[in-house]
Amino acid sequence: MAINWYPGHMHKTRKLITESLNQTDVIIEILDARIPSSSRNPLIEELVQGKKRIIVINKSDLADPVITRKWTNFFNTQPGITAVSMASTTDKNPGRIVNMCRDMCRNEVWFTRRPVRAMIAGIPNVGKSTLINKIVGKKKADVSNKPAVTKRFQRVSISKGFELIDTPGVLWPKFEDQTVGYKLAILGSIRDSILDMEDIARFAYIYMEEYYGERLKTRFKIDNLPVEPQEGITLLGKKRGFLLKGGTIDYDRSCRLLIQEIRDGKLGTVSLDDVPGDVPEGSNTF
Ligand SMILES: Nc1nc2c(ncn2[C@@H]2O[C@H](COP(=O)(O)OP(=O)(O)OP(=O)(O)O)[C@@H](O)[C@H]2O)c(=O)[nH]1
Ligand SMILES: [Mg+2]
Repeated sequence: MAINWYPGHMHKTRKLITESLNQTDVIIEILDARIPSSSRNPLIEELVQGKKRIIVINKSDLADPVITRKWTNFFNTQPGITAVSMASTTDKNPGRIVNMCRDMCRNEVWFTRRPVRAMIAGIPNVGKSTLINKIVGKKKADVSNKPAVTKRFQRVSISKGFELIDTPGVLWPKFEDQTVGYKLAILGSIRDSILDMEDIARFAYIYMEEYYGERLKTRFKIDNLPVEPQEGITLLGKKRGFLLKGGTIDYDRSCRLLIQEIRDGKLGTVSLDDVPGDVPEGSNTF
């Protein structure tokens, strides 16, 4: 099943981002460290060309640190981009993002006259509002572990010298590469209710069995992991005792379990996007 999710408010957000660009000095694009390529919105990429830019590779606590480091280096070699990785929920020094933005604008004629204005943008559920709250030091923006929580632009004044705008998450109308859609779905950037969870779980199982098979085996105490996804997912449910009346395994619940375990980091840190130019490691190790 083809995945696409581009509700009206995303189209509106895109227009609002465009309109706000001339009042924005720095764009802070937030990516999900587990999918730094798939969580990159080509629409945002297109809009912000020529702007001062920071890429925050967020949720680094949930991704493989070696791969995240490679991604950070990769983005830092791109012209006009400064990239950092962080875990917004626990970060001890969010002020460094403010300093980075201010440093980028230090030579502007207006620098001493008005605050630096930064806009936080990105796809749904990557932690935009979480980062804002961390920087402000209190809960100003709504945060929740589901996509499309932020519905409007919200300006937050951080200090005399710095202002931030939170924006709703935006996707784009069509995923050229359907694996991008699957990865976004697995990690919670697409509303679950529009998804065929069995289909998503099948993709997730095939990926996990190939790259992180040992993790599945250890967590679910399985000796021989089936290659066939339906058989594998059923086994996970069986291990958890997801029985229906009559003794069959609740397959639907087993699918949701696998996806939730990946989202919550229960299967350890995972990185689903290969770094350009890198040889996929296919690591089956911890
Ligand atoms: N583990 C982990 N979770 C995070 C991190 N940053 C954010 N989260 C969680 O991710 C979920 C989404 O965070 P939000 O800040 O609401 O994301 P958003 O990008 O503002 O989402 P929308 O407003 O829906 O576009 C929440 O449950 C956060 O607690 C992080 O660095 N690590
Ligand atoms: Mg938000």
